[in-house]
Amino acid sequence: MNKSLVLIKPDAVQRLMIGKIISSIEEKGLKITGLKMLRMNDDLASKHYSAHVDKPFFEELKGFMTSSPLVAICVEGTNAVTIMRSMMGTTNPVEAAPGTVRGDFAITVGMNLIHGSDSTEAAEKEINLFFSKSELSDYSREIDKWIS
Ligand code: ABT
Ligand code: MG
Repeated sequence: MNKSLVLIKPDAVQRLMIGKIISSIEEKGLKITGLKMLRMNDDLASKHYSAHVDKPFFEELKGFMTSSPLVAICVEGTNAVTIMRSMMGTTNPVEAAPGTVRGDFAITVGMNLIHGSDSTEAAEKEINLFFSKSELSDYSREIDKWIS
């Protein structure tokens, strides 16, 4: 069992893809334990993308991520990090496989619709950035015995 922080990015919210992405997470069998809409500010963008603050594309990335609301989701399940990364597709949508969110719906690396933590360590840090403990729900589902 592990966790991933998923972001439905501002472009996906604007393109009416909130429902589609949430449905695909549920249909896969992963469990949503936290969910909220918020507008990222510069401080949160710098913390979330701390690995990229010195990169040449950071200002553009920050501008995009703070331009409009996003939806943050805490996702749990066996191999949740790896599964979310494969459902998203590669960072550059040009190379993303058909059937993935980026492969089917995105064109450029700068607007690639969805974020998923790239490791369990990153997930822990990112979930703490977006959610307080009281905003996360610990619960079991009847259907879990049929999933993993
Ligand atoms: P995120 O889920 O947004 O972290 O994307 P991913 O992990 O697939 O890719 P990384 B390498 O973490 O990219 C972070 C964001 O920076 C954008 N980016 C990245 C560029 O605009 N130009 C680049 O050359 C690179 C390497 C893509 C990611 N977000 N968006 N939007
Ligand atoms: Mg990343």
